[in-house]
Amino acid sequence: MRIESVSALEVFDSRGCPTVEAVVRCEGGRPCRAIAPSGASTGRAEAKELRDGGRRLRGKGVRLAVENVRTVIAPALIGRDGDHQQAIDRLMIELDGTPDKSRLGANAILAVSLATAYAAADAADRSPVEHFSHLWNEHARDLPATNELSLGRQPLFPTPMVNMISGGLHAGGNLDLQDFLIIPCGATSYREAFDWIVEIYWELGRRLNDAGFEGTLVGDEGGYGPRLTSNEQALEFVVAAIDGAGLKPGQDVGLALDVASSHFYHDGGYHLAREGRALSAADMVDLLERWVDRYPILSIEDGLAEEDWDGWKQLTDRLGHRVNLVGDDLFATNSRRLQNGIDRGIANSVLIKLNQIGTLTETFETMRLALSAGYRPVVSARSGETEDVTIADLSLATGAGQLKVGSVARSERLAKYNQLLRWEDSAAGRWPFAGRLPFADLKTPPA
Ligand code: 2PG
Ligand code: MG
Repeated sequence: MRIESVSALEVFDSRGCPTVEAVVRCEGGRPCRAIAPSGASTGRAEAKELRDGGRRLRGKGVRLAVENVRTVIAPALIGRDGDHQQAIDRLMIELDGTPDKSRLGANAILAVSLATAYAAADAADRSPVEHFSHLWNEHARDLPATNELSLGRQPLFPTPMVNMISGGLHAGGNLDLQDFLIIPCGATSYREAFDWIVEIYWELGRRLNDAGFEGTLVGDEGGYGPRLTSNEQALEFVVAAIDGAGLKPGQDVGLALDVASSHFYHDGGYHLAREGRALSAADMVDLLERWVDRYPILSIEDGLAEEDWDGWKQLTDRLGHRVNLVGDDLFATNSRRLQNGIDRGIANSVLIKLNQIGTLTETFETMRLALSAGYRPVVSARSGETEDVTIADLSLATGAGQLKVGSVARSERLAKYNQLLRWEDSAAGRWPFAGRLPFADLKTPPA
């Protein structure tokens, strides 16, 4: 499966921001494309996107990254075996030579890494799910099986974690917390889960409108962006919408939060601007515990800031047996940071964003480490996305169990959800739906 051509071009993401599309073709196959996504609430430990600087497009152009694909990466990759994903990724890491991929750009490297996987799949006449499973198995072969449906052992339709209300950097600071999400854990299939989500989303929009809030204006990920009076009010609205849609909060549908607290943490305090108060780490843990007592919350992401490891330890000791505690900015999909968390007993889940680390191989390594330590992976989109559907294919193929893409509005989000609907349609019962599995160990499962 010799790589015959590697190229790239500048395209645009869901915020109109330039990004890198790579095009790779293997012998006997068609040209295959992949596009790098881009975050707004980025963690400090993430691999770095290369942007041009200067005046054009406020410095955000990616012509240098595209040039790096054409002049540095392409000559090194052409002639190599596209099925040897690990070797291809290692070669790009070496060519870059920096710890954060800042020389060639994580946007350039990731786009090529993913396009190579699609090109190899095409040349081998494998579906993307078959090919990602084949690559994942090289990493996950010896994962311990805890039960028949254990995560990471076989393809699973992921339980979606879906944004209903957006705040923080994704919606102009209307609320301090970034995402108020729902998890349709009680559904019996991915399609049923999706029907429920849409019913709840529409119900929520109507209720926000009726209450005089903006029930049609949406944030970067398609969740509503109402200017509510407090953060907790968002939780109340979402629970009422689940109920109003005829579903049982907690039993059919749980809640999740992405607090994204690194972005309101400064000078040792958590500054809730919407509520005009600043909290210590201990106060934040108390607040989150109160919400877990009061609302059917299954998962909390970045409840504390990326460098507040001591606060994270308190949070994990207090809530780690009751909810999934997901490290996003904290771990940045980086196996060294995740290992540190595992060693210190911090968090029990990890957000998986391919562009935080920059290659498919390193992403798989982090997922493998997570699963072998009993941490649950949540495959995630970025707030800046495109029509690229890699995370849908990858979350299914690896059996990660959870997928976080944003809401059910904006087609860069629906592209991923629809891809899974297509797989479900064609798979005809071949792969199970994860449902409650990623939450099975929690001490207070939904009533
Ligand atoms: C997050 C992501 C996606 P961003 O914080 O989890 O919601 O946001 O891509 O802006 O980092
Ligand atoms: Mg996050």
